[in-house]
Amino acid sequence: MIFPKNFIWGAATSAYQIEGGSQTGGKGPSIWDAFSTIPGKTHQGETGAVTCDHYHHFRDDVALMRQMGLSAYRFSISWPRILPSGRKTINKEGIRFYSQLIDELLANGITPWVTLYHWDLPLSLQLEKDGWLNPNMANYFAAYADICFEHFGDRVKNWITLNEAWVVAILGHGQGVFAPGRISDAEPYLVGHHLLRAHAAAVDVYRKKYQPRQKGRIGISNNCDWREPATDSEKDKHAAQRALVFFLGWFADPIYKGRYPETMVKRLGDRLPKFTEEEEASLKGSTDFFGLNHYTTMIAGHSDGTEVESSVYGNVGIAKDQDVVLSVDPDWEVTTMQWSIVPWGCRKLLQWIDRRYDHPEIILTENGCAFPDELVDGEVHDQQRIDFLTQYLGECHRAIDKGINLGGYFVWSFLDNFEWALGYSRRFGVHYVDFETRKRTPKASAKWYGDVIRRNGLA
Ligand code: PNW
Repeated sequence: MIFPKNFIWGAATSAYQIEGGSQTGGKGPSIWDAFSTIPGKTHQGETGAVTCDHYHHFRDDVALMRQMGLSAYRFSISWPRILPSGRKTINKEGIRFYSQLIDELLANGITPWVTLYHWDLPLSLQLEKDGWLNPNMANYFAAYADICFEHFGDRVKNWITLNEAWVVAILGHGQGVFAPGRISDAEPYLVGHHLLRAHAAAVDVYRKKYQPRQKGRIGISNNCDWREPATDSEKDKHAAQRALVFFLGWFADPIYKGRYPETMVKRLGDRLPKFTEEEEASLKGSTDFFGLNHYTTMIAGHSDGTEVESSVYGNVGIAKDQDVVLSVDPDWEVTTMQWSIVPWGCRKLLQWIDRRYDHPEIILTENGCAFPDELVDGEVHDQQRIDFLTQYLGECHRAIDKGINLGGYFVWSFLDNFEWALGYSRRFGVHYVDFETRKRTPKASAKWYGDVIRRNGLA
């Protein structure tokens, strides 16, 4: 399978999931530092306090990336490592850490893709300001982003404002399974609103102050699963569309069209806030690429609103707002996270995005799978992961053949890591990490992925 010559081959991580050093180098606490220490919130009380200790091993990790032949690496900046209390005072050691990481990547021919917010909000902004419930967060986030553009933008040319606003809204403020652990059927829409405004504010700073001179690009990464209609009936087809709109349209419509989807406006009434004309204008067109995190597929059917939310991470949204009932085909194989493996769902979603948003450049900023990979004789034989990646990349290739503008692919994750509420119980990624010794061992899939990259480099 040969991909377009300039296709971006990457792997991704996030700060809280791999860095460790949670109280090192002047870093302030984040809502995940606090949340993960509350009994019952994470698997066996595990936290990201040390995790892969990437903070101290980043040079070794970049060497592994180089061995694999990665052309790009997506990581996130920890806001409280830059601003320990969220605002004002800058932590110079934090700046130095990311600066060194960026230099190390560039020296090894790897392009940095930097996420500004991957869920580790400075704790003080939560305690003092109510976090994403506060409309002023847009200003705090823009001020933090400004500092990042100023210090790193000479070398970083690919920015992602927010990772998965849906997760922050639904899992963090709807179901309460992620930090800050709030449970509500109204807060998710308020939080989503403020996240969108924050995204637009950061993009505005970049475009006005930095982009003309730094010449990088900026976008956002949203997550979405595919929703396949349960039957050919009009009711089920509409239900599947509604499910996609409540998942991805919620965030992508304001960014591409300047407004929320009509069906959300109608169904949510007063629970869906309204944008001012000025906000609509600043949102519309506020992304240079369509960042997509995609993992799985579910079947969507019409329901009369009596269904309850259920699934590992609750990837349903607020079901009663959608009148959708979700299920899976029992014949589908699943990963350790119980997410179904449905490669064609990835292609269908790419086609859906292509059509709805008028042929944007799409970057798959996350795709991957969890399996209980074990170390045998010093090697990790993760054939299931190789099969998964073969099939999903195969569908990406088919999508490109059909004219979809897919520009890059980032495996989640570069390293096994702290999987939020699931702790370390599930193994991810292309490098096995022993969480006692922090030793890294490449998995068979890492070698396989490297071969794919090299073959494509020769195209
Ligand atoms: C994403 N859902 O999380 C995140 O960006 C990563 O940090 C995470 O490790 C990875 O996917 C695997 O979970 C998600 O419920 C969490 O639909 C939950 C959902 C989707 C993505």
